[in-house]
Amino acid sequence: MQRVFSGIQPSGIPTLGNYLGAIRNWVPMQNGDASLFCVVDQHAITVWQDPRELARQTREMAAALIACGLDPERCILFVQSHVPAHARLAWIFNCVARIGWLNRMTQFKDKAGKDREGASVGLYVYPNLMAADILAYHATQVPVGDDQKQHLELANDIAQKFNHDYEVDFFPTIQPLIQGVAARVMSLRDGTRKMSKSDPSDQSRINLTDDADTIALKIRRAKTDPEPLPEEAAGLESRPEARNLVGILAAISGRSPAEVLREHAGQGFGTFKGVLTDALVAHLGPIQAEMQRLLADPAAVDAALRRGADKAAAIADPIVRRAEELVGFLPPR
Ligand code: AQP
Repeated sequence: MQRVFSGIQPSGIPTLGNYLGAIRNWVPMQNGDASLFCVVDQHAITVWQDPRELARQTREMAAALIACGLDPERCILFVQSHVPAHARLAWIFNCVARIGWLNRMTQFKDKAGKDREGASVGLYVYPNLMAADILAYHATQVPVGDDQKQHLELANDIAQKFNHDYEVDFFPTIQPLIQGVAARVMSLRDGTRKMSKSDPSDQSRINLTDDADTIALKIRRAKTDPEPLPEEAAGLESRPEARNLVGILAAISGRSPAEVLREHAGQGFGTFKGVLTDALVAHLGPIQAEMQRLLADPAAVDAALRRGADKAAAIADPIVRRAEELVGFLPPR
């Protein structure tokens, strides 16, 4: 049985990038206990999170995932810190991974910025915890945005080194599943940076909770260029902002960028942005309504997450216990 695992940080309100690049692709992968989707709060605190906000954001993220179509009865939906097996395996992986491997991680360089010495150790070893998230379940299928490919390669290096060092064939090889025309949604303010929920500028992203007027305003203000849309996708190559907006409409309407261009070639952005706004509002409206309905009963969301954590722990505990045995830890009982 091939098991699917993916996670999302409750580091803010989920964005259109999270939705098109990740969450939406998870929905058809639901397959009972063979599919695990996790709100990764331990990853979120690798950068500062306001403790008064984190619990609320975690619940909100879970509600967003359910509203987007993840059904806690058809998959395992849970919170990372509720299953201690992740942190236990991550510690072992901290001792398997090499500093040189982590030094090559571009996400650390991006997130730490110029002040690397001031970044948390957690941010540096983030990929080891991510490897543990996946391998604690012997999951092999990992749907992610293409920005996460490097972390999955590292997870495979860790799995291989563990198998080699302890002379076992214990951890499987992970396959990244990078999907769709909108695998990477870019910032509305800068087409060379990815759309992020923690970008300081709210204008850079569409949040899944943005109402129709906010979406219209953000799309109207989105950076573009004065040229009309070209006839073919090749004409967008040196126009990152235009390419991003075409990619978003393509993804949201289930078409390829070439199909979108066939319909809109020659149009200026005044017209095109109106079409894009209508498509976004129509698509995100029902998700927002469902999120609000779910969050009106927070105890029910929390109960679903507790049930998910119990199911996740039942899979991960024996796998991580076995890893601890292989390392040579004395059994706790
Ligand atoms: N802009 C994006 N386009 C496509 N996919 C994206 N993902 C994130 N941003 C985009 C994918 O969403 C999943 C969950 O991501 P995450 O929350 O674990 O962390 P992230 O990739 O760092 O996402 P953000 O929104 O940029 O969060 P912050 O601002 O907290 O760092 C992943 O599969 C990711 O590829």
